[in-house]
Amino acid sequence: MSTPRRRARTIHGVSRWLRVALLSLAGAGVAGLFGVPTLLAALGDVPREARDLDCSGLVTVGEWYAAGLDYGWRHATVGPTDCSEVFSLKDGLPVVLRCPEEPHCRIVRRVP
Ligand SMILES: [Ca+2]
Repeated sequence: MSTPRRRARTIHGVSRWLRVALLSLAGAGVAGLFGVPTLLAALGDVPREARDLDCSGLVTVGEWYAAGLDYGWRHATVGPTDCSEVFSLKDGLPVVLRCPEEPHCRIVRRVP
């Protein structure tokens, strides 16, 4: 027969494990929410320095994610043949040309 004190200790122990489990689930959810897209963007084909999609000279966080998730990298299909291009994975059309000579960054079309 359980005493009120033992029952209270059991309830306290269960609630502690319940809190740990809920916090662990929340932590896994946050890690999945941000970690998986970040990992996928980091594994994208577009090199870090070529992720400047508006040729501003800076790679914003949004450009970094977009270039890693929605764009690819290949030899240029338009313009000088010694250039490489960032292209949309949705339609295959080039977005930005990266060339060894000036201008190094050339916008083919604006990204939304
Ligand atoms: Ca930029």
